[in-house]
Amino acid sequence: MKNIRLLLAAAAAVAVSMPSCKMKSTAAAVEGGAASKVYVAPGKYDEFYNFVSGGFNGQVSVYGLPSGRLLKIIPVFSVFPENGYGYSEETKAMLNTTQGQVPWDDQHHLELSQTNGEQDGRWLFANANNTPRVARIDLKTFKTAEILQLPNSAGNHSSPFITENTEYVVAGTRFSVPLGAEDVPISSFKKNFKSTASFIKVDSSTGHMSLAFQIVLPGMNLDLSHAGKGPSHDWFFFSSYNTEQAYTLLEVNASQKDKDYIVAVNWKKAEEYAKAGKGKKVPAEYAHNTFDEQKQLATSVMEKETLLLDPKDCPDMVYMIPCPKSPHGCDIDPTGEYIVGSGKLAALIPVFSFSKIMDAMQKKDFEGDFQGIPILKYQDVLHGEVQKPGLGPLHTEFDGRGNAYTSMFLSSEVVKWSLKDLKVLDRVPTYYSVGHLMIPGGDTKKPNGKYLVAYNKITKDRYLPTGPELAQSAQLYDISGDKMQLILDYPTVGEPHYGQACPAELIRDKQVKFYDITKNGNQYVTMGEKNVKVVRNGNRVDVYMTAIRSHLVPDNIEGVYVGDNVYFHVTNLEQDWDIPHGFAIKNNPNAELLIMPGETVTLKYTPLKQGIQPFYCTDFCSALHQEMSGYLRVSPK
Ligand code: CUK
Ligand code: CUA
Repeated sequence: MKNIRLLLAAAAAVAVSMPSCKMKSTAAAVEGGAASKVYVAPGKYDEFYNFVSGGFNGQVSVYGLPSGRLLKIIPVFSVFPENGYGYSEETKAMLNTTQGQVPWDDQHHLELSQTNGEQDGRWLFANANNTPRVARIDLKTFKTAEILQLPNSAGNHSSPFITENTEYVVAGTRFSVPLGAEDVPISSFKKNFKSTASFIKVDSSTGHMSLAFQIVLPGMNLDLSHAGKGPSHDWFFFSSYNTEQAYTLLEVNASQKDKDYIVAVNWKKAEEYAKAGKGKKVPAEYAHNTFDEQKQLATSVMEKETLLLDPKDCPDMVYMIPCPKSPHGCDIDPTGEYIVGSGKLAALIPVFSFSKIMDAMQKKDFEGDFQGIPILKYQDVLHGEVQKPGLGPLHTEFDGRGNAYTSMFLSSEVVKWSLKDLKVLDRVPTYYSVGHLMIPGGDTKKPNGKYLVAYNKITKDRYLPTGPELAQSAQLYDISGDKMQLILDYPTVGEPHYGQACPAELIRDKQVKFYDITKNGNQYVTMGEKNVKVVRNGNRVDVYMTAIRSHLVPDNIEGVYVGDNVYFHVTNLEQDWDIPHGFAIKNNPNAELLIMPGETVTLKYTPLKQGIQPFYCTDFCSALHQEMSGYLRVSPK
């Protein structure tokens, strides 16, 4: 067995180092048993689940590591014809917002739920950057369970980062906006435009989210954030890049100042102020969508108000930490002592010390204030600077062995450095223009420092060319030794920003394999073929249909007229793992359904023309799958 593996590894190593001048340097980087390190034999499981943001496709994808195999795409903010998400009547409400259904978004960051600063494998949170929303995905079903829209926000980028016990999911505004929907001149930015930091309470048993309070900050464009941990448990840190408060030509005007700020928020104190009635309740509309597992139905409610906390009324709650040149990433090391800001235009990486921050706050020796919020002195709170790390530092992850890894967007490399003495220890190229990095648990108290993944913005020549549009790319590095080693390249679904990964055993055995049909609470369930029926009510026709290998019942439906609203409620009667049935009907803009065993899902169809419309199962479910079909007769009115 071992010999075969070694042979395979050797063969693969030869294959990648095939003589080609252009490939030489890259090939050199993958020698040393790389193939055996990523080889997961057929039938074997990967060591880690890796959740990756889908960027502008609005979804989340799941890969196995170290193989890089794509396991699943979880639709979150975007409709997904493959399994009917956003097309079935049961899931449409998940995409509700105050602007009606927004069936798309720009998904950047993911965070796995934590207990005591360690991953607990319960939920995965995802942000929507465009129409501000935060989603919760249930890791027993890999389904989106909840989506909460956020008022007083735009460009919900600094999100969904969580506190150590998942007390809160936190979201910061990238695009400062006037609160409410005021019609104000854009030139009144300084006065009217604000950044908010939203604290969403997470129910510890159900995961249910509710907006607890929003801290109103000056318009300054919050970019990223992370919670403190251990000693810094009570604090949250946000980077900002527009303390110039520019509102035109940001490229130039938001890059003028030598330093922007990292905003330090004491969320424990904020919580107390909120409880003590220091906030102001104001009207605010936002959608709150939940998927009820029992009823197998998404419902959407409009929330009506929000609680705003103004730092002016809440002393010692917010401080500003000067940070060189438009910081992007804002990352806290596993001990909770070091805060790494990544000024993307800076030629160094500043590392702040939490204990020094505490001392400086005590002394109250401030540099001044930013619209009433005290500014700490850079030198007072600095642990030190990593000198000449590379160009364009963006994001930092940690291995739990005292090392940090920072992505360098401009010089396309990962740089490993020591938290203690801030010395650069190693650097490896990325192909190309790396954004986020991800180490399993790399932003928790207990990183698993075996692998690092770089998520790259530009692919260029890495794969067979596919016309002008290329897939984005991830690269896997072995970081278990002193030197980082590139061991795998693989394309991703959509643009990967942040990712998360956890040991497979944390969630593998909790997976729901199918739904118990006796507990099916869908209002349109059909319990057995003898209960199928077609019910007309005005121009609404309800078809109570069943699916089991290999027939749909009823399979001949007549008495339907042009313009009727036909609802196919399809119950999958199977009680076995991995036997879904699909359902589609000709000429239907509502895509299709994919119905899991024991589930009932509804597809709406409004025939516009008379004729015979075939319907069929779309998922190859048995040798007689092709026969799993029927006809709907649509007659003229
Ligand atoms: S961002 Cu994408 S590379 Cu939206 Cu977290 Cu930095
Ligand atoms: Cu059921 Cu194919």
